[in-house]
Amino acid sequence: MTVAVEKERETFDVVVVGAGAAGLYMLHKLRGLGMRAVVIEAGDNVGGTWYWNRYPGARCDVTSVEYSFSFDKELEQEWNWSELMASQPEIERYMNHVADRFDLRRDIRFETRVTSATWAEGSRRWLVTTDRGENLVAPQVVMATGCLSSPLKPDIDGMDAFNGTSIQTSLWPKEGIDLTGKRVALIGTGSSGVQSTPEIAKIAGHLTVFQRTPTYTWPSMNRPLTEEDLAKVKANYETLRETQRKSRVGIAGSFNGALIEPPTAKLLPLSPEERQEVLDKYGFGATRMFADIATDMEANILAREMYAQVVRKMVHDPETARKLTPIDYPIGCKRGVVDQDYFESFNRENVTLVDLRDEPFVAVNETGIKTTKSQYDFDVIVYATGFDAMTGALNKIDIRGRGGEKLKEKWADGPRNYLGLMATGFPNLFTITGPGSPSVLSNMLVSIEQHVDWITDCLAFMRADGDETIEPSLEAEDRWVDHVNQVAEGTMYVAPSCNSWYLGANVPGKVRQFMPYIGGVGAYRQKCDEVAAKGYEGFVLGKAREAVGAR
Ligand code: NA7
Repeated sequence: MTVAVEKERETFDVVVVGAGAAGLYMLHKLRGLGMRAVVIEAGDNVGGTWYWNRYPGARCDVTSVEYSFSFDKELEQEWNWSELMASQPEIERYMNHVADRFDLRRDIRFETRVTSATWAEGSRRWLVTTDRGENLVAPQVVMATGCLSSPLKPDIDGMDAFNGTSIQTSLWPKEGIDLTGKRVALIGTGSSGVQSTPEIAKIAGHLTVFQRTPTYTWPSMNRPLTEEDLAKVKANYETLRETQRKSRVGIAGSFNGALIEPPTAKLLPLSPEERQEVLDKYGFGATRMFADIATDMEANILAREMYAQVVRKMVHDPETARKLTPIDYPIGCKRGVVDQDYFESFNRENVTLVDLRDEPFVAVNETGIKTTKSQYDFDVIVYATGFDAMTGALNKIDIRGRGGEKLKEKWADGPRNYLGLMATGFPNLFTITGPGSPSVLSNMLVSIEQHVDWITDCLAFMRADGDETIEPSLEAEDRWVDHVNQVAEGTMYVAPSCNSWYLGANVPGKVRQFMPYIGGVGAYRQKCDEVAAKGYEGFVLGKAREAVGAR
């Protein structure tokens, strides 16, 4: 444990919180402006999500060549991705390479957590404190804290009583853990559980997967990348980046490795024979190929039946197949998972599925897990139980804006901000890929670069214009929040039967609100650019901030 000893105040131009992709690029750009910046990072190295989530099978669901920085042409040319969909170790190596190549480490303080950020009205500065007793003073703060960075551990009775090893996928130890021949429990079947299942199954003596909700998961198209593949991409990076920036989700579709633009064909008009034909040809892929699946519940139900058919084909035991089939929530409500051999794993002798709907947990005990039907004994329990998404990491920091208002309280009924970038009452506090921006509905690297570039331009503008503060007007904030909600209406994301982390539904007591912006990466970028071009329309700059005080 870090012992906090109160230290002298240190002044900076900008304090950046987090040294994942967002914090790294932000630091690089701030240096470009000649600003003195410091990055505070809880981990002992860079990489953010790709530093923490080192569970077996962790892999990005966006193609590697697209999930990469575009800001430096030489970086693009010198880095060689080995697989179509990069694994955690490779992305972590990439983030380390970026940190070294741009000499970023000297301004990053590792193994340090920001505990509070308080706006001082008199000095127009933020005071940022850390768990090491640091007092950092700066006019600007950038929260590069990530969208899925506040791990959730469930509240099951007796969890501390377990005598074996308990481990969370999002806090997997750096030194690894030897699961060879072990009796392993895996709780949770979201992306982390689904990705780790096949890998753990390969080494464990026995793997028992505890499932509360079956998952829609689609087979990955992963494969090694050849020299030819890379040469082709490297020759076309400029077009690829341009396409990404204008696209719906920040993906240009290199190698057809991911969905690019929304489909236009409809499922409902197809006859049963035609549907069967598509299903036979494309398997799981057929349930993502039609536009009306996303908006028409009747089409969605048909697609679910098609999905169930493929599961029955893949999983040999009919009872296990039944349990693994999602039945009571629509396709497209939760983030689609991309897997490698998930369903196939349940055909192995050493893998068992426990359906928590049939037999809920009673408690974790000394030797394992007791459900209403059985006692299961284990050497290791793996919790793949998700995150307090989008607002979790921000709410863990005691952030106080004008008049001591707490961000957590302002957001008690759901996050409120303008463009996902800034909240009224919290001047000079920027959030990279905050709620209200495309963020988790997009290729994060594309969205991160867009936000960092926008913030950099904004700071340069303020300096040239002689502005000291910037924050959104309450009117602009209200309008944006309404717009974010309005565009999500009628989609499967907000269907009454949908309970996803996008809605905060996985966190007990968290208010139900759809947090990311679904309007599309291209349209969102255009909106942000227009706002900047109009002298930061909707924002109150410098002296004009007094008008905001009346809110
Ligand atoms: P997710 O997608 O939130 O999945 C968490 C899983 O853990 C999910 O299956 C949950 O079931 C399950 N869970 C959570 N709490 C419990 C308890 N108490 N008992 C049993 N099961 C539980 O997190 P991931 O880490 O897999 O993925 C997050 C994102 O990271 C992913 O979408 C990608 O974008 C990358 P539930 O569905 O709530 O019934």
